[in-house]
Amino acid sequence: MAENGTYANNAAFEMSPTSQADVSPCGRPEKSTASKPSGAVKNYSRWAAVCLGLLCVLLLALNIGLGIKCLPEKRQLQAEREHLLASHVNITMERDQVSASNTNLTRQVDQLLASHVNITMERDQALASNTNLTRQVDQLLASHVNITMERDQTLASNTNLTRQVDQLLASYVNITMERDQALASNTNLTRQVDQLLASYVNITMERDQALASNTNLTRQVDQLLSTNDQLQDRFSELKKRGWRYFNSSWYLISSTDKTWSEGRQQCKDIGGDLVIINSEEEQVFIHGLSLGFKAWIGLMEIQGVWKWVDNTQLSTSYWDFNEPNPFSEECALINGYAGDPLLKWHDYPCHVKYSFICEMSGFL
Ligand SMILES: [Ca+2]
Ligand SMILES: [Ca+2]
Repeated sequence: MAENGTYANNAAFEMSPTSQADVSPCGRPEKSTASKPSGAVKNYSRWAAVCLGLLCVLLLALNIGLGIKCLPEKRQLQAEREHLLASHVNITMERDQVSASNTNLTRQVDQLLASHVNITMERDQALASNTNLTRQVDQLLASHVNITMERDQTLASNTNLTRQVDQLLASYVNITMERDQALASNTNLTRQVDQLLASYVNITMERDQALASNTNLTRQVDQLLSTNDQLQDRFSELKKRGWRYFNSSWYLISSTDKTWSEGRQQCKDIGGDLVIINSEEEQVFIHGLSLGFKAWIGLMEIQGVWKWVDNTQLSTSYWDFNEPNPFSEECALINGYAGDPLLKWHDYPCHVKYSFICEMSGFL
């Protein structure tokens, strides 16, 4: 724009001198009073030509007059013109410099415009990138929230897992204790099983022995039954012969009288001996058996000591009052008259003949 203004000023200087109609009487340019469009000039061309002719005449006269009167002023104007020309040269140089500067400025402006475009593009890219970054930040925030929630859930899950691990550890300890107890119990059971096996072996052996023993017992029972039958037969026979059974012994009072030695011999001949009275009950029984008789018993005084026929010394006795007597009476008998059965023994001379009582074991 400034460049156009510069060119306009230059045209003003190059177009000079101006037309005579625009110059003052002293040669100074004046402003045009009127400028009409070309269409109007055609309409008034005649009047303009006449006026122009008159003006030319007037101008010629004025030039002549002014040439005389305005010569000093003209010289001054020429000096001013030369000054203006010099100024014009300077201004032209300045214009060229300004033009060059303008060219540089234009290049800088172009560069700035290009830079502006680039910066705008970069700004747009930065805005787009910012938008993307904002989105990414939003996504990261959402992801952060999710991760925080997941972290909290993970922490809660971790707490639960820790509790479960603790419970599992406690359960593991209990199971280990139970396993140890089970192992100890198993060891005890194994020992018991071994003992039971050993016991089973022993019991089996004992069973076999018991079976063998049972077989033997069966045989013995058979033998005992047979023996019992024999004993029953013998008992029947003994009863028929007058024997009496009392406390596992058989007793027989003879129907004939004999000396103590003869009676003893007869007792031996039939499988027994003269009676040995071992208890009060036996004394009472023998007394009942001898009622009405005097009967020898198996008691004899040998060298001042009363002994039974089995050579045992007399300990408990049932002598009558004032018995035994010191009159060479060395054999004892039971006097079967009525009265206290525990006061029935008398000593008599052994060669006197009386009845006698034999005793025989019940299992012979
Ligand atoms: Ca006896
Ligand atoms: Ca006597």
